[in-house]
Amino acid sequence: MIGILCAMREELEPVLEKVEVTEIIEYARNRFYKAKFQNKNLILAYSKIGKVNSATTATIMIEKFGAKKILFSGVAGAVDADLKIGDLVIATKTCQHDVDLTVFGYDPGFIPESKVYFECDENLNSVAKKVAERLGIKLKEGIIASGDQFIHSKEKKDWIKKTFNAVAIEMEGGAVGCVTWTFDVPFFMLRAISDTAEEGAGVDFDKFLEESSKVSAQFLIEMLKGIDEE
Ligand code: 3QA
Repeated sequence: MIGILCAMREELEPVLEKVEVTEIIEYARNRFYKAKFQNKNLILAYSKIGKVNSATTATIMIEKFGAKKILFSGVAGAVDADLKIGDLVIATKTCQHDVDLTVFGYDPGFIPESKVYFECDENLNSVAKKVAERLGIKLKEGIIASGDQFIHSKEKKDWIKKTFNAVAIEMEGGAVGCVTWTFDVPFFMLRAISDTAEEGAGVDFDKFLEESSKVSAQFLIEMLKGIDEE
């Protein structure tokens, strides 16, 4: 069983269009789609925005539906100057930029008995890089930082860049990374840029959410062809 997770309806819809949905299950105030893609069993859902929702949905996919890997598809704000709207980025690691226990001497993002960075699966990342190469698509790789905030300030973005060495920001990856690390489940994080996370990001986001969601979804579908269920 492969888990495919998004945060927003707009991110999931273009994925659902490309798979054969066999069953819809209402559970925990959410809707889970069982589906088939080229004989592979999938469980799909959008969690709603943010770290708590995405952690809950990832946990349900693993514990209730038996997901053996979690693939996330969606949009993100650009941090790296290289990244333009519509560009694709995959995470090497994810982290939580809004975790702050620094007064106790801990690094930003660190929680005792946990860690700052959650590694993404190298095999899945290499599948992504092969697909990008085959299709001639530019694919950036780097740290993706998450927090329960929509970032729309250059100052805040620069702080996240400097503190976590992040290339993109969003609101779920750090949480899903933590859950998949907890359960030892391979994790893949794919995002297409929807905005620059600076002043005016809200306007760009509204304008490009749908388009960038499709870019990410299409790439994920290409990747699925080369991924097995176990
Ligand atoms: C936030 C969405 C959340 O799931 C994180 C989009 C793109 N640009 C970002 C930025 N800062 C943080 N995260 C992001 N997603 C937007 S919700 C808007 C309200 O929707 C990634 C992301 N700059 C209203 C209903 O349409």
